[in-house]
Amino acid sequence: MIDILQLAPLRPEIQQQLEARYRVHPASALDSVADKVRGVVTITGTGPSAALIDRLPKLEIIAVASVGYDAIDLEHARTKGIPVTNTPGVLDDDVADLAIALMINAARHLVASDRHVRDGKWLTDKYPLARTASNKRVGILGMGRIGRAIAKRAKAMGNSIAYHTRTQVADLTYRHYPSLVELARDSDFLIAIIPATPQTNKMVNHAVLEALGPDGIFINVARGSVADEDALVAALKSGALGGAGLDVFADEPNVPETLFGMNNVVLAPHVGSATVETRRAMSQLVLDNLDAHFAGRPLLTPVG
Ligand code: NAP
Ligand code: 8YV
Repeated sequence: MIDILQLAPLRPEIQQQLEARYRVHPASALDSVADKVRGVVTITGTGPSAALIDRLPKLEIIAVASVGYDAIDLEHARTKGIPVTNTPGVLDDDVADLAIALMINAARHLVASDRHVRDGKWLTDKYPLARTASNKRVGILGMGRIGRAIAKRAKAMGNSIAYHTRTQVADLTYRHYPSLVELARDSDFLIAIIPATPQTNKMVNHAVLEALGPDGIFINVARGSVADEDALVAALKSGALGGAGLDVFADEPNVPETLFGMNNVVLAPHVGSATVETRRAMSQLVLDNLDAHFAGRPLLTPVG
């Protein structure tokens, strides 16, 4: 049987199949199995680092149960000829749904309204007016698989769509902005859905948030690192930014506590793809990639 080091669990039904086909070891068994491991199963944020890759002399494949692979030392894996697979496509709809849910909730203060009712405050006070989420201008930072799914939904709400990427997308008629600050200036909502890379680090900075402005709302379903979190908190605190809907943070699971008391901010614990259906599809893709590799077939979703 082939030895697999598992750094993150799969859905139980797929986990069973994994264990039926492979000898699966937890991270705690690393010392005793390092010399035998031929595959690693992981998720974003968990590695393997270059150091761990170097501890596995027989490693042939790293199968990541996420579309983002920012915590994996891809370059190091590449130099050693170790392919990496991820889970593109199968989570687009769920992540796009969450982006739109955060957009509507941040604009309409649904979470704070719910709290208003539960706390019995409706008996004495009307909830203040919120803001419209339809027929506005939605700017999208990133127009890949998930960006397109977000655009489709936002458009169906009557919003105009524009986006910023390094390269204009040929088959789309949405307006492309070469400048992120200019996109933010012309948007009511700015939604980030780009990978975490050295180039995207803190891309949503003070200047971008200032351009989005006191009536603007920032949504982040990408990675915490793509926004300057200190600048974001400061802009929300001062009123320079109108609101935010955040699924991802700079130092998860730690979230700046200043955000907890803000009615115009909606927070989620990195749950963009966190449904039974999508996590099953992601797990299946991990297993299918492993099976393909060890059967000598082409990988289904190799990175790069
Ligand atoms: P994708 O199809 O590869 O699209 C990435 C987009 O980002 C492309 O439009 C790309 O355009 C743009 N981009 C990359 N680098 C850029 C830069 N420096 N400046 C401007 N635009 C840049 O990826 P996807 O499947 O849509 O996923 C995007 C990311 O979402 C993932 O990497 C992951 O981090 C995040 N995500 C989060 C969750 C969650 O649970 N919240 C779930 C899934 C994914 P150009 O190359 O032309 O610039
Ligand atoms: C997951 C993600 O929540 O795919 C990604 O890049 O961020 C999310 O789908 C995360 O990878 C944990 O499984």
